Amino acid sequence: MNSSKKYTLFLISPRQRFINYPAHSELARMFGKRRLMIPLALPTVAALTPDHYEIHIYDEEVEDLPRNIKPDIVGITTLAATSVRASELGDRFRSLGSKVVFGGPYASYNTAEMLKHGDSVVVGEAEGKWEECLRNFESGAMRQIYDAPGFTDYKVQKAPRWDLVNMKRIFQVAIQVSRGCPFNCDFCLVSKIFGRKMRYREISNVVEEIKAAPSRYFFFVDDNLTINKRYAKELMKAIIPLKISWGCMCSLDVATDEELLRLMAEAGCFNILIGFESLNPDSLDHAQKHHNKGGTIYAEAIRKIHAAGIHINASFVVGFDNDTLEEFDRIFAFTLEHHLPNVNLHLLNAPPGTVLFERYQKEGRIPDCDTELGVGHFPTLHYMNMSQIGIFDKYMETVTRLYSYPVIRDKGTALLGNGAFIREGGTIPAITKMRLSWITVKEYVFTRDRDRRLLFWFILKLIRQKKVAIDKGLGFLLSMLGYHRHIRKNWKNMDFYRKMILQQDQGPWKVNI
Ligand code: B12
Ligand code: SF4
Repeated sequence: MNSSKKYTLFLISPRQRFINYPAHSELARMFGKRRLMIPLALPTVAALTPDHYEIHIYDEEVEDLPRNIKPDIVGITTLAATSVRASELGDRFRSLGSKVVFGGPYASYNTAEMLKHGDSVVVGEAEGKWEECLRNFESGAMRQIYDAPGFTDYKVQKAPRWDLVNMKRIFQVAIQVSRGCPFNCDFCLVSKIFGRKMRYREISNVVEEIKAAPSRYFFFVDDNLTINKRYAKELMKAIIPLKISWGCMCSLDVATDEELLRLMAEAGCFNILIGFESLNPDSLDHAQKHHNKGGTIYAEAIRKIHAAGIHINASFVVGFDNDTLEEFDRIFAFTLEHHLPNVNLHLLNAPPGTVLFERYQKEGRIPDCDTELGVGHFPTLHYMNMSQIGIFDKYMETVTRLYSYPVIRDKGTALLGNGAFIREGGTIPAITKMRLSWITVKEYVFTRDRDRRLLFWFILKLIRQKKVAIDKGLGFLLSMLGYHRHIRKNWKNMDFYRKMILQQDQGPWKVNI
C-alpha cells in the first residue's frame, strides 16, 4: 500500500449472472476486450473520494477480485441484475473485517435488504453523501443510511477516475452530461433517482472530460441526450473538433430537427438507442409513456436518422397488460419494414422503487423469483394475457427470428445500400482491424452456413460499390454475429431456463382474478 494513503478502498461492480446486452459480452470479446464499458458509477464515485484513499476499481465482468488484500472499506454499485452477487460480496468483505457500503439503483430502493449484507447504503446520487459517509467511517461513526432531499447542482463535475481503470480490457468510456427526466414512465427509476427537472453540465466541463479521457470511443449514458435541443446543438458544435466516435440514447423526436441530426453525425455519433417500448398505443398509455406515439411519425423519423448515417438500436418491451403474444410478431414486422437490424427486445420487469413494482406487488403479481433475472429476457412478473412460459418461449422464438441471417440480410442490404453509411467512423488501431477482419472472414466465409456467406457477399458488394464504409460494413457483420452467438448460447441453456420458469408460472394472470 502506498504509505501516503491511509485507507484502502475497493469500488466494485458485481458480476452479472444473466447477461442480456450481447454487445457487452460477445462484441467486446471480438475486439479483444472483456467488456464494452464499465458502469460509470465506479469512476464517478472514485472522483468524489479524498486523496488519502488508495482506490482500486473492480468490475467483476472484467477481472476477478484479488484474494490477498483486505480493504478498509468497500463500495458496491448495485442493479437488480447484480443484487444477489452484491449481497454475497457484502457478506464476504464483512467477514474479512472491511466496512461495506452499497449504492446504486437497487440498493437505493432495497435498503433494509442490503443492510443485512453491509454497513451502509447511500441512497440516490452519491455526491455529498459519499463524502459524508467516508468522514463518518474515519471517525468510527458510520450511519446505516445516507440520504438527503434534493439533488446535486451538477453544473460542473469532477472528471471520472479513468486512470484507475484498466482500459486495455474495455472498449469505450461512459460519459454523462445531464441528469433527470421530465417524464415518469411507470417501469423506470430515472426520474426518482435523478429528479424530473433536467440538470446540465457546463459544456466546457464536458469538453475537458472528453479531452482527458483514455479512449476516443464514448457512450453518453444520458437517458435522452437531445431532450433539450439547444443544449444538444451547442454540445455537438463543441465536440466536432474532438474527433470522437460515440453512441447515445434519445427519443425519436431527435429526427424532427435535421440540423441537430446533421451536427450529431458530424460530431461522431454512430448509434442511437431509442426506446420505442411498444407499438401498442394502449400499452404506452398504460406505462405513462404518452410522449412516444405515432406509427407514421415513427416511419419518417427512422428514415431521417438512417439517412444521416446513424444506426438505431431499437428497444422494445412486451408484457404490458394490453399485450398479447401477437405483440412480438408486430415488433418483428415493424423492424423488417423499417430496416432495423439492432433490436433489443425486453420482457417487462418492474425493478423495486418503480410505480409498476408497487402496483404489481399490491396485486400479488410479483413471483418470489431471483431478482437477478430482471435483465429483460426472463419473465419476472405474472403477465395479464400470457403465461410466463408462453411469453418466454415466444420471446426466444422472436429473437431467434430477428437475428436469423436471411432476416439480417434483408434489413442490412436495405439499410446500408442507400449510401448513407459511407462516412468512416473513428480510427481503429491496425492490429484491431486485422483481428476484426480475420474474425469476419473466419465466421462469414469459412462457414457451412450458406445464409451467413450470402450476407457477407452482399455487404462486400456494397463496400466495393462504395455504398458503405469498410469499418461500418465490418461493424455491422460483427455486431450481428455478436447477437447471433449470444442467442445461440441462450438456447444451450434453454432446459435450465424453462425449468426455472415453469416452477413459478401460474398461467396468464387474468385467469387468477
Ligand atoms: C447506461 C445504462 C445502461 C447500459 C449499461 C451500460 C453500463 N455497463 O454502464 C445498457 C444499455 C446496457 C443498459 C441495459 C439495461 N438497463 Co440500464 N441504464 C443505463 C442508464 C441509462 C445509465 C447508467 C449510468 O451510467 N448512470 C450514470 C451513473 C453515474 O449513475 P448511477 O449508476 O445511478 O450512479 C450514481 C448513483 O446511483 C450513486 N451510486 C451508484 N453506485 C454507487 C456505489 C456506491 C458505493 C455509492 C456510494 C454510490 C453509488 O452514485 C452515482 C453518482 O451519483 C440507467 C439510468 C440512469 N440514468 O442512471 C439505466 C438503468 C441503470 N438501467 C436499468 C435497467 C432496468 C436496464 C435493463 C434491464 C433494461 C430494461 N429492461 O429496462 C438492461 C439490462 C441491464 C443489465 N445489467 O443487464 C435500470 C436499473 C433498475 C435496477 N434497479 O436495476 C436503470 C436505473 C433505468 C431504469 N429503467 O430505471 N443500461
Ligand atoms: S423510460 Fe425514458 S422517458 Fe420514461 S422516465 Fe425513464 S428515462 Fe424518462
